[in-house]
Amino acid sequence: MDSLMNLISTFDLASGRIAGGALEERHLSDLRGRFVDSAAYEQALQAGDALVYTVCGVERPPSEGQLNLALGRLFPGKIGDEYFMTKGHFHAWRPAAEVYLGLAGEGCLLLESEDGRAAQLVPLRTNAAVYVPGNTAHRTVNTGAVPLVYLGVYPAQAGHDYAAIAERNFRHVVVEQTGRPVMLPREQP
Ligand code: M6P
Ligand code: ZN
Repeated sequence: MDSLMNLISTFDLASGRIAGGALEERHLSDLRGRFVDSAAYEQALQAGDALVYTVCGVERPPSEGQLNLALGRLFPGKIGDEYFMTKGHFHAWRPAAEVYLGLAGEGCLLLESEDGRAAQLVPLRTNAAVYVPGNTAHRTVNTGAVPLVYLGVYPAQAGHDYAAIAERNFRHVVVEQTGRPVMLPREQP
């Protein structure tokens, strides 16, 4: 059995770090092509390449039955009316599900089926878990005024497929309308 040190992961919500994990930063420039209002995106980028989110992971060898942890810390902000969000991904191993545990802040998960037709906006709240089924694209959105912090738990064999999303993008966007988050189709009829 693993040593106690390898069985317990201590995390710090303020820094977004899990002890022993590497902290990755994703800036505005890493999200090119994701936001619907490209003029607002370019304008924001000119003002500075803001830090949008961090991910700190504890990964295990990708063998059957193993689980990975990833602590996400997504800052508040908007590009036009669209909230700051993660890149979003499918799992390379499509049937792999994931559990998100809300630890701080206010936000939601945008879920889409592979063909993009079925979509759901699921609140991600502190002290609540969201189950992300397999074969589902998932993106986290910060709809509040403070950092949204959450822990993702997923099979070590899942892998991240960003290419499928880069190619087809999410078919829905999460924007503020009259002070509240709403999910709309990306292409307006
Ligand atoms: C969660 C997990 C991670 C993921 C991170 C950021 O913590 O799902 O696996 O990397 O969110 O999301 P993304 O990889 O889409 O940028
Ligand atoms: Zn995932």
